[in-house]
Amino acid sequence: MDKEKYCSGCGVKLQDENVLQEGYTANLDHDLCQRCFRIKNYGDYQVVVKSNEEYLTVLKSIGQTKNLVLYITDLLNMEKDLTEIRNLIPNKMILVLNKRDVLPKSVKDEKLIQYFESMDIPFEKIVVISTKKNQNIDDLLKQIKIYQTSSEVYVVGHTNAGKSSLINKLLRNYSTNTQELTMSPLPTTTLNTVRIAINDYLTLIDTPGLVDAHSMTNYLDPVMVAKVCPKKEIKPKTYQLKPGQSLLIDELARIDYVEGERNSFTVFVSNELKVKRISSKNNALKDLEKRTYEMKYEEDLVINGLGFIKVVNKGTVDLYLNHNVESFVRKSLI
Ligand SMILES: Nc1nc2c(ncn2[C@@H]2O[C@H](COP(=O)(O)OP(=O)(O)OP(=O)(O)O)[C@@H](O)[C@H]2O)c(=O)[nH]1
Ligand SMILES: [Mg+2]
Repeated sequence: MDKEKYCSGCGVKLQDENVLQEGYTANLDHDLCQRCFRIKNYGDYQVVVKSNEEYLTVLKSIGQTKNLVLYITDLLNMEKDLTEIRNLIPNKMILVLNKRDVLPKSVKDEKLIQYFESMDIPFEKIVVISTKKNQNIDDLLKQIKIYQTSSEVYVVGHTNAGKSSLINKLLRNYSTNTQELTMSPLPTTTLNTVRIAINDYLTLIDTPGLVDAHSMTNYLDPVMVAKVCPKKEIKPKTYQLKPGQSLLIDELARIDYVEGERNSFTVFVSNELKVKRISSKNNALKDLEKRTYEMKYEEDLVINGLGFIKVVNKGTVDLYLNHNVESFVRKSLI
């Protein structure tokens, strides 16, 4: 019987029998499945739906090892609860805050690190990086060397955090291995664990991400997904609002300032999205689901997959949003 072969881009088991199923390739001599081939060569993204059960099994099996884990999170779209993954696996863990390039340069890395340190979650270390801009990747490698317990290091996190991108960057910077993982702006690009040898002392193990069913990106067409994902440093837009005034974020969200003193709202979303101030009497986007928040001093209203709005003073805010998309309030990141 033939040896089983796995796609070098996403880890799926290759097969040449059913075009409609995962892992199809016309020729089993190829290293990539058809989906990865299309993503890499034509930017032709295809969404695959995955259940989180499989990922939880992957995480549990990581927990059976003593290996170091890199937990990657996206600074603009970080999850509400960083303890969820942390609590599932007891391994030594480095928190890697990725996509630093999309936050304003004026924000100090040290301030971001302090924000996460104050959560008191047991991480060996917190590192801020930008895979895209190749920032602090050397420092991350240094920290990996300090905390690794064997040559194997796992890379986990939510889907789209940039896990495969980071491994590709480490490969390019420090390795002669020419393998390249598949990356894409859509969720669930990596389908299975993939082992990548950087050198004799370090093998990174990529994993599919934990899927966020409540991210806005799941409910947008690919063109809009591309608009919502910032490609450049975000230019925050600040509005001084009084009750009775509202903000529209493109066609995606509406924020009404309902009650409180004069207040400052700073919107951190992709520069490609239009933000508009209107009177609350205008009914635009009011067909979306309404949620009411009592904001306290210096808090962010976070919209999963879109970004966040920093509100300085306390006040009542109504948010209108697709009913599938998660929103929550946290202490201001910036
Ligand atoms: N701006 C910016 N974008 C990044 C950075 N790192 C990754 N990305 C983008 O984030 C998206 C997701 O990257 P992937 O590497 O596919 O993410 P992943 O965590 O492997 O995702 P799954 O395999 O779906 O779990 C891609 O569009 C990347 O180009 C970064 O440092 N800055
Ligand atoms: Mg991936």
